[in-house]
Amino acid sequence: MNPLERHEIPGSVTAVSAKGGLPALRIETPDCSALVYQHGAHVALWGPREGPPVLFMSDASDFSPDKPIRGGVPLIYPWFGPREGAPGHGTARITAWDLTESLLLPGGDVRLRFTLPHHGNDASVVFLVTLGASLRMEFIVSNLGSSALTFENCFHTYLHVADIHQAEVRGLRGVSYTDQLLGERFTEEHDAIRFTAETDRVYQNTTDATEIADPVLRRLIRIRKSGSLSTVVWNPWIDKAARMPDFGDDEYLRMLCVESGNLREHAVTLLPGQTSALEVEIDLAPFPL
Ligand code: TA6
Repeated sequence: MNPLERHEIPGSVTAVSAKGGLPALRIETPDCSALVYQHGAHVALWGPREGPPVLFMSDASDFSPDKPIRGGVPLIYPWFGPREGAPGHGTARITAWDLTESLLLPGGDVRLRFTLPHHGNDASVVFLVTLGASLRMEFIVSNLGSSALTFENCFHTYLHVADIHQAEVRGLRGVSYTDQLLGERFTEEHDAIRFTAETDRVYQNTTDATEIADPVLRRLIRIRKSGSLSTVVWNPWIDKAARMPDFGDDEYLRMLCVESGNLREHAVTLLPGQTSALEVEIDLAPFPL
């Protein structure tokens, strides 16, 4: 029995047994096709019904209950990065979330609501995803306890590009960032970030929208965010790609991550009764001539 079956909407939302036999929902709307796993409440595929996907998914990704999915939008909570004796990037992305609602909205978009099962602290964690011509995601945390709650959160979004050598990430000029490889802080000097080596940067104190220019596919992937002060830009490049068992050696050529969240000095602290919302909206625009 697929636990998601009761949320099916004929013609729009279908419960499927996806890769690894994991329960998922296949979504078809007038403007998009998508696939969302219960595991990690993970948006694994989203994009126009025709043409190349917008989200990247590794052909070598694991699809098992104890491993993160390598691609799409991993939900990072309650910490970002490695932690001694604990799963990297937190536990949310390797947890089966509860699907509590599926809605067909006027105009044909589909909205799904997931809640994170009790995970050891007094917080309510809700993930809302609206799928249509844009991908709209909301990560809502409420402190239900009697003491302050501090956490990091991030949409670790993998995006598909035709050729990393020609792709650009725009919108971060003037923003301070930590180069994770060098451990040093810099200020972004360029309108357009281009990739020529492993790139792993945490841009801080930025609410800026970004866009990924893909001259080969002649499209812009636009990312707008709210409730987020951190943007991470990552491409593993050759050596790190070769070290990742769930990532093809040459897949770095066809992806990059632009991640939106609140990390490090921008970790979120909620007093009892407070709520935070991290929101991202991704859509496509034509490549300007
Ligand atoms: O997105 C930046 C980053 O922290 C990189 O350092 C790299 O480790 C990436 O996340 C992927 O992490 P993962 O745990 O999914 O392999």
